[in-house]
Amino acid sequence: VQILPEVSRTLNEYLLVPNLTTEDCVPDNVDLSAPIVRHPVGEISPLRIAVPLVSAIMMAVSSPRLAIALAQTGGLGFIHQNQDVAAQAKQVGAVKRHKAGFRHSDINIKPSATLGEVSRLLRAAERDIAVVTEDGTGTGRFVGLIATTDFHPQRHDLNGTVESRMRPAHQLVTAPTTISLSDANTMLWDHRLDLLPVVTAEGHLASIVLRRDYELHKQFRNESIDDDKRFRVGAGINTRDYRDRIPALVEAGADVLCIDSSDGYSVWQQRTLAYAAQELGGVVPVGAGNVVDGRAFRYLADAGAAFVKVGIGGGSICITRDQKGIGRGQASALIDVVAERDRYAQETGVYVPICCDGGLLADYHMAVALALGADFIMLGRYFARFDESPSNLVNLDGQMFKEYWGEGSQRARNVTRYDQAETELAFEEGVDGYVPYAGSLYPNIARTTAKLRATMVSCGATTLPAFHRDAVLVQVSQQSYQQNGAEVRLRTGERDSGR
Ligand code: MZP
Repeated sequence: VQILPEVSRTLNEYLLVPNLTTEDCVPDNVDLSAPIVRHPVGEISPLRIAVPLVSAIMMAVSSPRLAIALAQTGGLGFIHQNQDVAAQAKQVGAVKRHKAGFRHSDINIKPSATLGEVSRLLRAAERDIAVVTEDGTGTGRFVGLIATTDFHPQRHDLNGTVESRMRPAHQLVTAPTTISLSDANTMLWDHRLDLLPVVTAEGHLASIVLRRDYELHKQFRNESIDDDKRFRVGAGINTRDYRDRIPALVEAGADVLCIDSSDGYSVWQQRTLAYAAQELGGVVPVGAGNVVDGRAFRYLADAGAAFVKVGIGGGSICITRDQKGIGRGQASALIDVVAERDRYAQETGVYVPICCDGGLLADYHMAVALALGADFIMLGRYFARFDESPSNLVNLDGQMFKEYWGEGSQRARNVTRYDQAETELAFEEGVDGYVPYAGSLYPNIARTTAKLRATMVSCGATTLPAFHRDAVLVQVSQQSYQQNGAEVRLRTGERDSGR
């Protein structure tokens, strides 16, 4: 037996110590872009994202809608693989077909349609937005605007419940008024709204206007679009049906794949990577994982992994540590793997990015993970809380929650595990539960990235490589937790705990 000398530590056990902040070190100058796939040291990765956040390869998290919203804000979604090959390829295709930029809807909506009817049409067409006008062609004139602040056309709450939740927040322009699309867009921007239902003088819904995608790109410095204005998207694969799944996902346009497993240190992952490299000629990069130590990182890097995902047992819905006694604190795992990544880069001249996956409870844990050397971060619970995730929104005792369950839970297994004869798991490794509803992804990503920029500024870094190099971290004591927990009753507003 070998017993590692150091204690297994979590991200929660570290804080960042400020470095000197210079004149140029301001939030606007902070570049959060990150490499996704391996590249020669000193060169730029062929696949980068503007914001180092990707969505977990999970049914409750990564739908086309979430992947589009995430790409719009500079990150990357990974469409889950707990579905048959054709269904997953269709979801990848839905993201690729969504063209960046504003466009009129080709959905035919009668001007007299009610909000509920429009919502159902949007859902059926897998669209966020339709633009229709008085004559239903998308080219007529608008007759009035009423903005609502809490209208989110998410898939599952569109069949009627939207109408009851919807309330006009401000009447921006009273009917009848003619207004151009660009005026509407300006209003959305000025009033910090994502959506604007447009109603006629009779009170019928004539149109919904979405803030232009390109404005989002400007806000989030998005680079997640390749030249054809298509959003980038990733997809999960497994080590069983990869011969069918990989070609179908490549055909559907997936930009990057990732072998989805709780334990990636296996010969099966090596064979899957070899198939992608040799028989498919490496047409699409394939990441691998998950691992928690340097040996496993090197094994997958040698096998050709485009990136390596780190984390076992830390996920918010994960009970692997309780059930199997396997795992490692996420900070300790990262420190070990990052050191091996850097040794590997020195020895081979190849930089293999690291993704920190799971168990990030507060926004500042993302900063700690990046400071410890992670290139980008995969999140499940964080994204599951938003409108754009595919799970149901439920009201529990007056509080709104979204459903969220692990891929190792019986619930995930019950949803057509097409390639497995048995439906009962010998034991579960994930739980099925709820996470507090947090509204739309857009303002949340904006807030999280603002915090990341502010942290990096305090640490004197304007790029992630500089942050890796210069960050100073300290372990916190048990007493610090107690001090952090001191209760202060708020006079106004709510405390943003970053959770
Ligand atoms: P979190 O962001 O919710 O803390 O963790 C998400 C991560 O947990 C996923 O990316 C995946 O690695 C892991 N996961 C997913 N399902 C399970 C499970 O059922 C799990 N045990 O651990």
